[in-house]
Amino acid sequence: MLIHPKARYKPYESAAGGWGSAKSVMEILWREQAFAKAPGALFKQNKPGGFACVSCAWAKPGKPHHLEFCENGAKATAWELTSLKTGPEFFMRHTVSELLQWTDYDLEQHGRLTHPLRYDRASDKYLETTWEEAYHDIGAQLRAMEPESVAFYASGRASLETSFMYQLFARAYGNNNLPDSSNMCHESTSVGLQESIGVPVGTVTLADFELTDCIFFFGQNVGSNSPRMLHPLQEARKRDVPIITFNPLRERGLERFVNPQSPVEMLGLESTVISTQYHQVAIGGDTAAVMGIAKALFEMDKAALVKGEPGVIDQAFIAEHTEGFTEFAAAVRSCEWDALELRAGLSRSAMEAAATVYARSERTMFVYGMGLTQHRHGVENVQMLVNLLLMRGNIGKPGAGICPVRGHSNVQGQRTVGITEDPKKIPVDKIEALFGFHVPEKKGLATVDACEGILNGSVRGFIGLGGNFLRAIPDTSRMEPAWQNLHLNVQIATKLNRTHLVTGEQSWLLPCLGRIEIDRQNDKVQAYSTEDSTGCIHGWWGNSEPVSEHIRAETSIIAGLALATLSGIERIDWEAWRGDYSQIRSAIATIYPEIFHDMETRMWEPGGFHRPVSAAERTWKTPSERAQFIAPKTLNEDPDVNPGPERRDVLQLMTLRSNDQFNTTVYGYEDRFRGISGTRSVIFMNRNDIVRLGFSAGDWVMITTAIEPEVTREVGPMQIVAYDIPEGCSAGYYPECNPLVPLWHHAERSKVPAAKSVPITLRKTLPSTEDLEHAVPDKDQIH
Ligand SMILES: Nc1nc2c(c(=O)[nH]1)N[C@H]1C(S)=C(S)[C@@H](COP(=O)(O)OP(=O)(O)OC[C@H]3O[C@@H](n4cnc5c(=O)[nH]c(N)nc54)[C@H](O)[C@@H]3O)O[C@H]1N2
Ligand SMILES: Nc1nc2c(c(=O)[nH]1)N[C@H]1C(S)=C(S)[C@@H](COP(=O)(O)OP(=O)(O)OC[C@H]3O[C@@H](n4cnc5c(=O)[nH]c(N)nc54)[C@H](O)[C@@H]3O)O[C@H]1N2
Ligand SMILES: [Mo]
Repeated sequence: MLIHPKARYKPYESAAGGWGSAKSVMEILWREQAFAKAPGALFKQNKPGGFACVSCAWAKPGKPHHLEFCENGAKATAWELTSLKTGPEFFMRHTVSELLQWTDYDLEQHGRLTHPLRYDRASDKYLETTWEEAYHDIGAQLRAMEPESVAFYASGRASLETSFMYQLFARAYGNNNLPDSSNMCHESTSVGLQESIGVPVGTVTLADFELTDCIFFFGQNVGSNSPRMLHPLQEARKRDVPIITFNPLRERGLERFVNPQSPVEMLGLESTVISTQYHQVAIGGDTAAVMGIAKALFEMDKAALVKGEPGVIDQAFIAEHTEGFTEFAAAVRSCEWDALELRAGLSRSAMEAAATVYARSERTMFVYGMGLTQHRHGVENVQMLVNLLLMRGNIGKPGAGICPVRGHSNVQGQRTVGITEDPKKIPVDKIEALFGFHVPEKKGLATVDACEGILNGSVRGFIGLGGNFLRAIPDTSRMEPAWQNLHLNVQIATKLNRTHLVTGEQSWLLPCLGRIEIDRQNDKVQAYSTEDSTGCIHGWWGNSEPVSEHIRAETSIIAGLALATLSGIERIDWEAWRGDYSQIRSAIATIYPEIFHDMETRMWEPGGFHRPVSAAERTWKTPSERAQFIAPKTLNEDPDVNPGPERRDVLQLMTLRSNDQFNTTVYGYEDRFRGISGTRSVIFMNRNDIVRLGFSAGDWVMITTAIEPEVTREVGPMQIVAYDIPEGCSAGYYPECNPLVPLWHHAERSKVPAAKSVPITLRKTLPSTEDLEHAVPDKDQIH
């Protein structure tokens, strides 16, 4: 058995948080050489007068803790405030072809971009340019191009002000091509909740966590991806609130937590048990599991009524507020326990145990993440959760509701201010009245559509407002060659990534201020705003000096590009906006008065202000003005990934995040909670599958997608790690595994790539020395 000496797998025994977390923060501050600026900045993170964390979208409390940040937020801060720089000299030393051989980690680790750059094909290098030249030349290219052939991508980090300007720029230019990271993330939520309860967002706020008496968790890894939520969860557990988790993996943050900010817990080795029930549902088994809980509820209800006791189904709420219950009840009745058990990978008793606790509670909330949305039936998954909540009237009352945990820190807000490919979702009349231009009627391109357009040549230009599109999308090995046919590739970014390096005919790299940096315009520090996962809008500003005097604010870059591209649209005063962001906010408030009236003052209220969420008030903005029970058409969440009982060699692969990354940004090679150290080239498998398929833990394998054999989709070599995961399921890291996800393998109704259920087969391999170096980087070099 060949195991590389530097890769280690050792089960992690400690709770989430704790000393491991503190140590990990210190390591990244050291590595980023960020001790000068970051510790001071951390005190201001998520505080009144401070900046909003650049990491996740979890809510910020009105009365923050002394240090209102988590391990991963601290890493994100250090990553942005690094004193390392990739300036023009760096690009003089390295050709683009050379940089293309680097890992994601190495590309970003070299530090912040400091100067505007233009790709020079003759020397195969990015060369320094001026902002004037960049705006002028990009504007000229855009003017010459067919507007419908250009896509305007937004990663979910840009502020409300920036996002509002950006969507106006695209629409004034002549399209609705506004793909965004949400298209790969919670679009299943936006589609599913809109149809079920008439709003595209969750109904739960932080205050509900204080009132709830039962929490369910589905497919969300709180310990790594929204660690600040561990505090309200810990508080809830102190009140003995049961937490019931459905996740194929036993995630440490969902098991136990030590608050790193509590000296008692840090010294006393006390930890809080988070989940009181942990159900290792099969990948794609949630619809069946929730159906099983619903079935158990119906049975309990019947039994109670027979005994003359009150039923457990809230008939009064259902009668007054909902529609479709009879059909839903019939669908539940038609499901047999055998089929539910098989699909969910859980026993009937497990589903009954969850139902029993649910039936006892008065105020339940359901929290969920990518484990639900990134499936072929991701939308139906979300709607199935709503069905179960509606059965007991758990939407629209304090302490209860639905809580999607969004990803990027302003991904929900971007939608609110118009980043969407669908012009029906924006107030076109108001925009046209205020700005005096015609908003194109044609629906634009979302992420999967934009990828298809790049593949078939209809998309020729791509502007990226942050993100790492070419790494985050599915089918990356097919997409990279097609991307090179782009005529224009413009990327507004803080750090170098692979999307910048796969160049088109014309490629530009425009460096921008990070969120933590002070943005001065007209000698005044400018404030920004964002909306978190609970629909709460906050004001904030940066408080560290910018890394370079040559970088510009995103708002300023968009204004520069718009001024150089558009003509005849006098009523958008880009110049005034880039100099005073309160004017942008005033325009936002004019377009969306119900949400943003008096924004300029309200955004500074402690804890921010909440946008109205009608479903939370039991006003249902659906066509029938009732909440909808929507029965799933099938229990099989991922129809194409079940190749049939004869294909026993096919496993389902979920692609997920380690504790040491933020999406495609890899901070390091330590997935502490999962016990992985020194590598990301692993595949987690059940022990029985390893033996059954003729492998041993530690073997190196190539992974191949098991559908559409005419297209080769392969990654590897990856090393097998025996792990506590249900039989037939496996897990690997995103973005390394993205070449395995076919572009068409997406949620049917939201087009979110089904990154959590890819059918795969494995083949043993012997890695070359070069493979090994890539898979298990030399830590001495990287630290
Ligand atoms: N530190 C850090 N924080 C982040 C991010 C990050 O990369 N790093 N990314 C941000 C972004 S953009 C997002 S969208 C969120 C993502 O945060 P999450 O929603 O937590 O996303 P993932 O880590 O992809 O996977 C979520 C969980 O789904 C489980 N899972 C997989 N398949 C299934 C299934 O079929 N059913 C169930 N029930 N569970 C399943 C996995 O075991 C995993 O625990 O986090 C945000 N916050
Ligand atoms: N297989 C698989 N694929 C997935 C997922 C999965 O779970 N599995 N998850 C999906 C999800 S949920 C998401 S949200 C997407 C994420 O997709 P993206 O949002 O496109 O990717 P990120 O990795 O977050 O982008 C990182 C880059 O953003 C830039 N950046 C960072 N901060 C700033 C800033 O302040 N301004 C600007 N302009 N640029 C900045 C940096 O250059 C950095 O390299 O990936 C999706 N892809
Ligand atoms: Mo996301």
